[in-house]
Amino acid sequence: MRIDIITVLPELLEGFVRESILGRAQKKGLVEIHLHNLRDYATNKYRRVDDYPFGGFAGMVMQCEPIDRCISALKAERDYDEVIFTTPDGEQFNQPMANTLSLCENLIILCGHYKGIDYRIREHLITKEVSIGDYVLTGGELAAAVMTDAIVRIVPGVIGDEQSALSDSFQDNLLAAPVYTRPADYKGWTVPEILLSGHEAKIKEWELQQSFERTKALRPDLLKKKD
Ligand code: 6GU
Repeated sequence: MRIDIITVLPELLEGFVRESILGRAQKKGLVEIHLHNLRDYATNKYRRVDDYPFGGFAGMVMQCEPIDRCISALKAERDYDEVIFTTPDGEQFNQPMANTLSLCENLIILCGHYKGIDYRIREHLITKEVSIGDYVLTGGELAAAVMTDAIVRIVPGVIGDEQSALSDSFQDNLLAAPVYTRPADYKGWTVPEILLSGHEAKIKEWELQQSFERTKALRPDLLKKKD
């Protein structure tokens, strides 16, 4: 899978995409993440990519031309499954959306900034508008990072233990059960007895019961979504 991220702040995402699980996934050849500086596609000598809005509103608006040039250059090289725009008024990002997007071959994520982008880009080039929650960020970069992380980690082979991505919180609308490691007794804080029993079936049952109880207590809304 390949993800192309278009941004005015590539430095902000540089470390993120090269490190940790994303970095390893790329070294293993499972994913490619490319950052594109939108200013490289400006045609003026000041590398400006925004301008004042028509109508005399406050703030600045990202112009059509650099975005169109960048997306066109990418599309000339390969077909894209989606051209995503990160924006607070987009569809809410969630685990099912991450699952669907992780099956894509090529994705473009355009990071929103300033007051917004010229609406014609959204009408003509964007295929999916996504928000990561009901709050406003200064730019779409953190949203793009959140989405990229959630999408890439479930690409087969990215997480060593194939099981662990499937038993995550939200993967089946249940919160994950608590986990523990050695020592079994730390300062008198003990691990549930059942986990030390070696009884696999009973441990599975305990885990599921814990998941249900935690979901009922903390996120009852998720149980309504569950079939
Ligand atoms: Cl995708 N962008 C911005 N700027 N703010 C947000 C967001 C996106 N999702 C939630 N808040």
